[in-house]
This record gives sequence, C-alpha cells and structure tokens, in this order.
Amino acid sequence: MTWTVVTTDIIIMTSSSSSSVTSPVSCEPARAVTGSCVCVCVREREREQMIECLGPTHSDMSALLLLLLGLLPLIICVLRARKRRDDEPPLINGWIPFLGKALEFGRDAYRFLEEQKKKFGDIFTVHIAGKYMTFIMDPLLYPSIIKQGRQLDFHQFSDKVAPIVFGYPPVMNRKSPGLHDEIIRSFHLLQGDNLTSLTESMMGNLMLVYRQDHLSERPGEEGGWRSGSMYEFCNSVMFEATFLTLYGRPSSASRHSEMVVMRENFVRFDTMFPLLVAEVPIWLLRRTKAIREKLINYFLPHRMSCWLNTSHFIRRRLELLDQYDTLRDVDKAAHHFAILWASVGNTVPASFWAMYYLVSHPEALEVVRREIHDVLKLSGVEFSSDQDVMFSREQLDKLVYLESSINESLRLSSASMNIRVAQEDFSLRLDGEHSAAVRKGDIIVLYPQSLHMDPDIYDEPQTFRFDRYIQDGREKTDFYKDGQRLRYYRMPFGSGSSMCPGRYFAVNEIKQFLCLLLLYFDLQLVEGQTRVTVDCGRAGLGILLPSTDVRFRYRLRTV
Ligand code: HEM
Ligand SMILES: *[C@@H]1O[C@H](CO)[C@@H](O)[C@H](O)[C@H]1NC(C)=O
Ligand SMILES: *[C@@H]1O[C@H](CO)[C@@H](O)[C@H](O)[C@H]1NC(C)=O
Ligand SMILES: CC(=O)N[C@H]1CO[C@H](CO)[C@@H](O)[C@@H]1O
Repeated sequence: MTWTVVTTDIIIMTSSSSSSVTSPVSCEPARAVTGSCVCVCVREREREQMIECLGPTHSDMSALLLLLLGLLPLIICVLRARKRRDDEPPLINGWIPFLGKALEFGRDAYRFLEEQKKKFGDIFTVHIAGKYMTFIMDPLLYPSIIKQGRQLDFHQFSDKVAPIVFGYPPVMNRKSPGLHDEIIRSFHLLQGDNLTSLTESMMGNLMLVYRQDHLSERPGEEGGWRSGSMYEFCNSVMFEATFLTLYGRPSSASRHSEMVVMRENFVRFDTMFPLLVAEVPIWLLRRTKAIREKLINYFLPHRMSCWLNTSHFIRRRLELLDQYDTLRDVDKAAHHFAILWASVGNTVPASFWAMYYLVSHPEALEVVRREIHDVLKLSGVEFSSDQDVMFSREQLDKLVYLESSINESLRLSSASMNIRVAQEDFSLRLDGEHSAAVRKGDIIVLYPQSLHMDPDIYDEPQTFRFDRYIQDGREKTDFYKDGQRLRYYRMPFGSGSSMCPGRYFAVNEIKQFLCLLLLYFDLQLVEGQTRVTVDCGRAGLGILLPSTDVRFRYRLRTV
C-alpha cells in the first residue's frame, strides 16, 4: 500500500507580533491566521486528497475511507492549527491535518531537521502526525534537557507505542499494579555482575553457530574462498546466538529447529516496524498481524518452560509476568517477543556496520586483528583455528581499538530519537539565560544524528576513522563544540532515563562476534560494488539499515 499524498506544504509561522501565512494557493486572502481559516482551506483540499489517496479498490480501504470521512469534521475541528504563544519556540505547522510535516520528516528526517535549524535556529516545534515535537538541536543544551527528568517523562510515551507495536496491553495500568516498576528493575539483570554470565553464555553460543555453520569444511571445498552476503551473514549469526543466550535452547538439542523461519518472519515484521510505530493500524499492513502472531506464539509459556539455559533476565521476567492473573498467555508471550525485538533489532544492523567498515578498511582491520591476538597472548592463549576460543569480559574490556571501531560505526549508523513527554505546562531551562515554554503533552526530542554528523565536532564526519575515539592508546573523551567541551558526544543508546539497558551486553556481543570473525577468517569485499549507503527509512528509530546488501568473501585463516 502506498500513500500518495504529495502536495506543496505551507509553513505557518505565527508569533505574537505578526501572524502571516506564506501564500497557500487555495487559501487566499489570508493575512491573519486564525484556526478557522486554516480549517477552511484545508477542508476542501483534504477531502479530495483523501479520496485520491485511498482509492476505492480494496474493501479494507473503503472501510477506512468511510471511517475517515465520517470523522473528518471532527478531525478538522480538533486539529485547528495551533498558534505559537509568547516565549514558545518557533512553530512549524504543515497544513495537512493529522500529518503536519510528517511526510517531509519521514522522507529524510536528518535533512529536514538540518533545514529547519538553518531557518529557525537551535530549538523549534514541528507538528508531526498530530503531535507537537520540540527539537533541541544544540548538543551543548542536551545536559540541561536530560537533567529535567521530573517534568519530562519517557515511559509514558513508550507505554503507549510499544503495546501497539508488539501487541500486549499497556503496562501502566490499574490492572497490573507495580508491573512497570518490576520490568524496569529486571533490566539490572543485563548489567553489572550478571553481564559476566551473559557474556560467557554468548561466547559459547557464538562459537557454536560459527563452528556448525561456517567453520566446518563443506563437501568439495578445501580451504578456498566462500562468498556470502554480509547483512545476511551478520543476521544469521547474531540473531541465533543472541536468541540462545537470552531465551535458552530446546531441551533435546543445542539449537532451535525453527530458527530460519523465525528469522524470516522477524525480518518481515521488522520491515513494517516504522509504520507500526507511526500507529498505522496493523490490519492495514497486509499479513503483518499474522506474522506477529506467529512470532509471539514461539514464546507461549508451555514452550518456554521446556527451554534450558535461559538467562536470569528472561527467567526473572517469566516469574514476574506470571504474578499477574490479568495477563493472558499471549500477552506474556508478546512481552518476550518485544524483548527479542529490542535485543536484535538494533544489534544486527550495528554488527553489520562494524563488520562492513572494518572489512572495507583493511588497514584498520589489521590493527584490530593484531590487538585481538595480543590480548589472547597476554593471557597465555596460543590461538589455533582448529580450536574453540573464549573471550572473558576482562579480555573484551582491553580491546580498545576494537571498541573505538564499533563506537565509530555506531556514530555513523545510528539515528535514534530521544523522546520525552512534558508532564505539565512549564518553562524548559535551556542554559543560563534562556528558556522556552512547552505545553503539557508536548514531546521534547533530542536528535543525536545531527550531533554525530556535525563537522564542528567531528572532522570529516562522513569518514570512518577506526581510531577516532583513541588518544595515546587510551579512550578519547574530549570533543568540542564552539570551543566548549561536550558532555554528550555519542549517543546511539539514548540518554538519561531512557538509556538502553542492554548497551553493555550489546557492545560485548558485537565485540565477540568480530573477534571470532577476524581470528578465524580472511575477509574481502567482492570488487566492483558501489559504496553502501544508509537507508533512512527508519530514521529516528535506532540503527539504520544499509540500502543494499554487500557481497563479501571469506576463507579460513591458516594460523
Ligand atoms: C547496538 C545495539 C543496541 C542499540 C543501538 C540500542 C538502542 C536503544 C535505544 C536508543 C533505546 C532507548 C529508546 C529511547 O530512548 O527512546 C533502547 C532501549 C532499550 N533497549 Fe536497546 N539497543 C541495543 C541493544 C539492546 C540489547 C542487546 C538489549 C537487550 C538484551 C536491549 C534492550 C533494550 C530495552 C529493554 C530497552 C527499553 C528500555 C526502557 O523501556 O526503559 N537493547 N535501546
Ligand atoms: C547450561 O546449563 C547447565 C546446567 O543447567 C550448565 O551446566 C551449562 O554450563 C550451561 N551451558 C551454557 C552454555 O551456559
Ligand atoms: C565506546 O562506547 C561505550 C558505550 O557508549 C563506552 O562505554 C566506551 O567507553 C566507548 N569506548 C571507546 C573506546 O570509545
Ligand atoms: C549470575 C549472577 O551474577 N547473578 C546475579 C544477578 O544479579 C542478582 C541481583 O542483582 C544477583 O542476586 C545474582 O547473584
């Protein structure tokens, strides 16, 4: 299904002193903007628009059409363009009710925001799909926003969106008192002491998957080159090893037999993820609902209870979900499915980018491979490709060049939004002198991609420099903007209260994946391919996917 709403948007900028509209074709004469004028000019065109874009062919579609036409007068009244008040940031409305600037934002969020920043400065409010989102573009202001946690809440937002996407009932609910807090508490089991056992388990599972799928010789093949698609390679290894580490294995085997089908279904679901987050009803997305049901069904209690070596984290979540009689089995299963998405949805593309940048920069790859061998030697291990190898947490911590390479690829590929919802009308403190008024329900957004790509902060920001985060053999932490040192300069994992609880585990598993890859294989890109670019289809939602897959060759190293 494609929505073909393509029109010229108008920007409505209002301020207390002068209200003006930049001439909308069908809405003249309009000098002073009032809510009703905007309504009128929108009504005519929008009706045509909706009829045009929905088309009469599909029965679902005509149902939607009826629904929308029925609701139209209501929508139009409710969504009168908001007017900017004194001391509020500049307001950027689109004229399309409901959508506002959503289409332009969706097309290329980074470029859209950079353009608005040039016109309106470092803070502005954009109407996107019925929501008012205030973007803070100056990274020097981030600490002050992140500090104001009392008035700016993250979980209210995630508890609205996640249930729609993953199909469980909202957690912050009178029917499940305390569940939200318990869930947050369970995140500790991904960190601290518990990270040690997770990391050990991940090591074993990675080794298992590598050994069975890539290290054994195939019939008719002797130490020669194999070729593969890089994203597919990362996906198959990381998806399964992460799955085994968190959820465990079947009682009768070391691997789940349904893994390939599950992964295919996961990819199909994941493709629809941006639309689900945008709250497009799932029944409009063809087979997505059926696919999600299949994925959720893997996690029904009678199946999970037979798995062995399940992580403390998931075991704790099983226990605590069981305490709520109001949750049906499919609801519990949907919670486990949500964690599957959280744990592989970003980790797989992040592994891809780290691998891609290293393989396409052989000089960097050599330094990192050397470092890995050195760390093994230091612990008295002589590596040999016919034996399994283990990396402990302490050994992984020593791999600073590898870590810098991973962080650099995260800088280049991440495009997450940090979202906070204003809990009341209040004055957002920006810095010593400045503040901006925001209204209850407004969404405050940090968009770190614009900091990651800022040439003031990062010299040649488009270039991969594996040692960008290293100085004198140690981690480099001083980065500057306008001569001032930045507190936040790399934010792939979010910030403050919404910081990813799986970040240490994620970095460790990507390190382990790459250690094995570099130790066991010689690696090359297949020649004649154009440079891979990011696909901005999921801008705002995490690690971007590559626009195409890459062919590569690998062969067992003879060390
Ligand atoms: C490179 C890999 C990863 C990236 C880039 C990443 C990024 C993020 C980001 C940006 C958020 C916060 C969302 C926001 O601020 O709006 C988040 C949340 C979360 N992540 Fe990750 N993540 C990764 C891997 C993982 C892994 C491996 C796990 C778990 C095993 C995990 C579990 C979670 C959970 C449970 C949340 C929700 C936290 C909450 O509701 O407070 N993530 N992740
Ligand atoms: C799986 O669990 C068993 C005991 O339940 C333990 O002996 C074994 O080491 C575990 N395996 C892994 C890979 O964690
Ligand atoms: C890489 O990033 C992680 C998490 O963001 C951080 O803890 C670590 O110190 C960074 N290391 C380097 C070398 O930049
Ligand atoms: C294996 C392990 O480290 N388990 C620990 C996880 O964290 C809980 C609570 O923080 C400890 O009680 C466990 O011993």
